[in-house]
Amino acid sequence: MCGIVGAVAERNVVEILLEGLKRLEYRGYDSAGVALLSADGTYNRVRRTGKVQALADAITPENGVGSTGIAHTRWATHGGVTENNAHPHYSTNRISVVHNGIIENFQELRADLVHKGYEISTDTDTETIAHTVHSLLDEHASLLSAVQAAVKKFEGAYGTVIMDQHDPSRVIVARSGSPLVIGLGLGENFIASDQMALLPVTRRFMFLEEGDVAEITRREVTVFDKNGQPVEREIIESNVEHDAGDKGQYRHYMLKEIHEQPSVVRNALAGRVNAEGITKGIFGENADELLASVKHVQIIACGTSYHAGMTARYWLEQYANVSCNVEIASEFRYRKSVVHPNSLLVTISQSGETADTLAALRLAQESGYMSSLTICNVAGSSLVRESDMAFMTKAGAEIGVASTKAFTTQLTAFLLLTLAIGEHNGLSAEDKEDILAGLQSLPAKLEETLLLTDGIEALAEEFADKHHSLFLGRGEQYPIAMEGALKLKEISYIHAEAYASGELKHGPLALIDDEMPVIVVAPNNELLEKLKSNVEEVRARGGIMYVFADKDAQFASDDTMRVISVPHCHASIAPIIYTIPLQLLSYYVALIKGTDVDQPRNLAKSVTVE
Ligand code: F1P
Repeated sequence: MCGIVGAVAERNVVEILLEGLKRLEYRGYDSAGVALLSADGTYNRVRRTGKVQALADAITPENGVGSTGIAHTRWATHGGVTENNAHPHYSTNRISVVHNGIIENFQELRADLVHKGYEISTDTDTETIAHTVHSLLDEHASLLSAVQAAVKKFEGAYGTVIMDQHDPSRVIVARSGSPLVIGLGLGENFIASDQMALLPVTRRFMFLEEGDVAEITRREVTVFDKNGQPVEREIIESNVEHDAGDKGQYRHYMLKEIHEQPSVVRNALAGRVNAEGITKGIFGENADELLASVKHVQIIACGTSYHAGMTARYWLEQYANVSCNVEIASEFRYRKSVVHPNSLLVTISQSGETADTLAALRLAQESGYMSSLTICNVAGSSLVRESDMAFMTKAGAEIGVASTKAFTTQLTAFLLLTLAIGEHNGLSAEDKEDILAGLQSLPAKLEETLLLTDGIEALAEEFADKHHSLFLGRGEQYPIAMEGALKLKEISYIHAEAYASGELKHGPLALIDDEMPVIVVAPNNELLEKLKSNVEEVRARGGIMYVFADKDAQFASDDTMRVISVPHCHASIAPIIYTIPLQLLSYYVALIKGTDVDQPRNLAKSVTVE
């Protein structure tokens, strides 16, 4: 969840590190720090609580000098948000460390280190990495072998970069459970937790594998696998846009990403589907044959990605006639589950690094699934590398912590998967036509739906003083209501709950009064009449409703009900279309409330710790 950047160069690296941290700030943003080492041995460490800008403001020509350096933006796990707990941490004027992850046995290590005479000066688990490496320096010939010995003592997850004040020519990096990517330059090399951080300085990357330890000098990168054997890791030329981290004309990344949806969905569909059907092989070389024999799909994900999976279940069962379970990764990984015959495991993740989803994949790989597919947005991420098949959503870099375009491209991917599996499982010609026509029309429909912006901006005023809200939906719009509620709570801090509208009488109706806005997602399908009855139940109890409905659904605005007409669309794509007004609503409510839209409090973009 934290961001890591490091560099070994001839030039002063402070600007490279600060720019890298800014580009990673969306991952964790409660404090930031940098440690710099010069060829003459001069060492500087600067740390600040708050945003990376607070750190940048504290850098001066005197303290901002060093040709080797490590830097970090923090999302606190152990120890409060204080300058003293901010990384880099160090041991006895010698070893500096930045770390992403959790050292689970840090209490044990700490007791041992105190016994050896080390003074513990922070509340963090990370400090134990610095002291442990330091304590091993005497018995080892090099920093590299001391780190190789140290990692054997660590339990938990880490992506860590270690620097020795006695040797400015190198840093040692180690990966277990938290991603690290080495950036290769000319006469200089870099390390980061995400390639985004390094795009201004290189496009050549080497992704470390689980258990790797690497030594990085200006001219050389040497990687050792978990058994300590030297290994070659593939060098990949990145095609991620350099300015992907630019807000352009938009006030927030989230707004930019909401408006990018027509073009990224077009991108996600390009070359993969046409009016006749899907293109062969889009899920991988041998995937078509495999998908033909799938009889059950197990979907695993977290957060917004989980909502995409929940929606997909309706599609896979309704259109493709295969049974489907969807489960939150953190639950799935810690319980025994039964694997159905001919089961396909599908993980969904924007980042491809979510710790629980990755752990669930690893667990499932040993449980008898016929194959694993990941629907993911980040090439080279752990889920992509470790799954049998990968389908890239091609949404481009998503910086806003609250996911928007990643979600709609995930849903798009699931419609393609529904076609691919359904083709061999009795997908009806009528449904196939609706899905294909829906997909063809999707980018234009999304554009049309974005025209609702002005009306929704005005509507948002009515939510700004509310403390609670209820989202209702039925069928495949139920997960869309869940996603709408998640968006609102994430960025506006208004408590929002979603219910399948049939559940209204089973509890939530007790909460209805004129202080509790009820947001209804109303598709124009066979469930409409049922939903209308639910709406009447709310009205009869004095509730104020906001109904997002197809114009043909014949809802009329009155004193207790505001109706927002959503463009008419094919039934298959309705969940994608109805997502848009809910995203806009939460964005404008947050804007009015003045919250930090792109970096909401306590959250982080990539949840790499469980
Ligand atoms: C899952 C997720 C996101 C959410 C936030 C935290 O991430 O819950 O949906 O927007 O960024 O993590 P992922 O597995 O989809 O990357």
